[in-house]
Amino acid sequence: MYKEKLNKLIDNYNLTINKKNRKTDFYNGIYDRWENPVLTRDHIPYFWKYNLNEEENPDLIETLGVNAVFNSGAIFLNGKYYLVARVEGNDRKSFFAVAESDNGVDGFKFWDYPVLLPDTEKEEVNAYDMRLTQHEDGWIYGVFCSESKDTSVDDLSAAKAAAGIVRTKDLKEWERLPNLKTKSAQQRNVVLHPEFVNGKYAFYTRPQDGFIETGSGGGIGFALCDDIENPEIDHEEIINHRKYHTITEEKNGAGAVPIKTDKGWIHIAHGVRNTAAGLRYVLYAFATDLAEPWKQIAEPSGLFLGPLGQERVGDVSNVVFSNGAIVNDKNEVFIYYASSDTRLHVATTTIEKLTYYVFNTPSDPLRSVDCVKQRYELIEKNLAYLKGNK
Ligand code: M1P
Repeated sequence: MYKEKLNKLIDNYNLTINKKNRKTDFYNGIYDRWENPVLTRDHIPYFWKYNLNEEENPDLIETLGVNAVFNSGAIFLNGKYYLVARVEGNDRKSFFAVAESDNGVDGFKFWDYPVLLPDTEKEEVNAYDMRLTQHEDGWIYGVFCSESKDTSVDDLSAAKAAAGIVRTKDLKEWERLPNLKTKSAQQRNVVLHPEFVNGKYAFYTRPQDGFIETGSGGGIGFALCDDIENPEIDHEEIINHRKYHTITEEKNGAGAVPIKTDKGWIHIAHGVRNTAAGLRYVLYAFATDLAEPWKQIAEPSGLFLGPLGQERVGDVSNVVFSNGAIVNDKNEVFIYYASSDTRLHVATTTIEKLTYYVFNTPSDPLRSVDCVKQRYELIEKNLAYLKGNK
């Protein structure tokens, strides 16, 4: 009986991690969507969840379950695709775990142990959403949300978010640096730029007044930092603003580490708007100048990728969120995005297609009537073109 159960667990696990993926029929020319999520809670090794000792656990009962695997940092190293995923235990605590694949679209397998971060921030209760930056200083940095209880108010669920920072050379040994100090009350979705800017480390920030609400400010900020070992920023300049009646009206935040192209840095961020059914999170893109990355040079209108089909449902429904993308040695782009805080997917494209989309999609004129005019222009041009080609 025990043997049968164990064999079934092992078979299911092997089926999950060996499942081949394929592109769906979805088409927009910008990217391909893939049928199966690349990571789910079923990808978690059985030996993380069960006491496998037959004498101690003869009925093979799960005692340390995992609820979800989602928002993941991503990096391409020595020809392999690595994800540092957010794993959420049944106990609601998130932690990080490295999964590796040979092709970036399937076969992701977690290493035997999750990441045990140095325990230097004693107030920290939860840690999640790591962005992995391969920095030109030679380190791989992981910047993540370090969450602690807000004891300044009489509210059991009040929390504080700050940017935690670790660094590594191999994703195995992690050195913890102090949390980033900023003038804003809280920070989440902080991303380290991969190059020095004016000789300094540069961060994309998301200043916020409260844990959930960004408050009056918000927007994606840009800030310089002199010393990464004592990270502190004085001034955050908002470089990508929230706007009324757009997909960023409620809040927005930096996502993957920006992708360097000949025309500029391409950012895949997330925008949030409110609806009668709650918050809706989508991905959007914008570009900043190569030499002066705080200057926005293109902002395609609307969403780049939104939740579709089964992606729309999960622990926090109607959400897509990305904190990792990979550009491989063939200039292919892998955008890892989670759906509804439950599982992780991939969308694939190329630098060429992404650049075309970002620099040829018109900006949002912000009023319906102007949006219709924008569409008229396209229709007129297309109809004339189609007539000429008959
Ligand atoms: O639940 C959706 C997302 O909410 C937060 O993102 P933001 O700070 O932009 O609201 C994060 O907790 C993120 O992990 C989560 O996916």
